[in-house]
Amino acid sequence: MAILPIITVPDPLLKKKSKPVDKVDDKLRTFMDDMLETMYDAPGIGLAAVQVGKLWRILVMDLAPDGEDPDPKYYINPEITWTSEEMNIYNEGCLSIPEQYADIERPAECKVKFLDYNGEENEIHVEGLLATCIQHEMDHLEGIVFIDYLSKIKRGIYVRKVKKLVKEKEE
Ligand code: GNR
Ligand code: NI
Repeated sequence: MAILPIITVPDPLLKKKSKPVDKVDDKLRTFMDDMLETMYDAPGIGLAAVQVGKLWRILVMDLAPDGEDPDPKYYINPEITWTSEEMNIYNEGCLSIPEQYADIERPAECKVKFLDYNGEENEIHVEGLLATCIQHEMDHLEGIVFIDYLSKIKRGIYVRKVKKLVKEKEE
């Protein structure tokens, strides 16, 4: 297992669309386990492959509360097949926009079709934080981050803060 570096805004890779995975094999499973370890180390509740520099349609997530057993989830080539009319607002964060948060409105529930860790097709109906998190991660696969929903002025402020933070950590 390995902890991979997480890229941050304004890295141009975060704006790119990720490509579907064509084979779920042991090599890919090793990479997904590295993603999961990177996410736990950060710590975060979700991670898209692009955040560790690979433009592949892969997400990992674990929403188990602190102190409880881990509950790792892997979503390969995920597609949203349905979203609810009802919306939800959640104060979102992103490992690629460290220490910054904003209220983002998204459909409260959705259905997601994906391949699992074994390459088997699945479809799930999700709500609550899981629905928010999956949609946040799916946005990464399209080159979108949560600050793209804010005004240009606010987005600029967030990017400037992240640049400063990253620079301070390098020193
Ligand atoms: O760790 C994370 N927390 C979070 C909180 C609210 C909504 C979405 C997220 S995902 C984020 C990790 C991340 O950046 N995933 O892309
Ligand atoms: Ni994110």
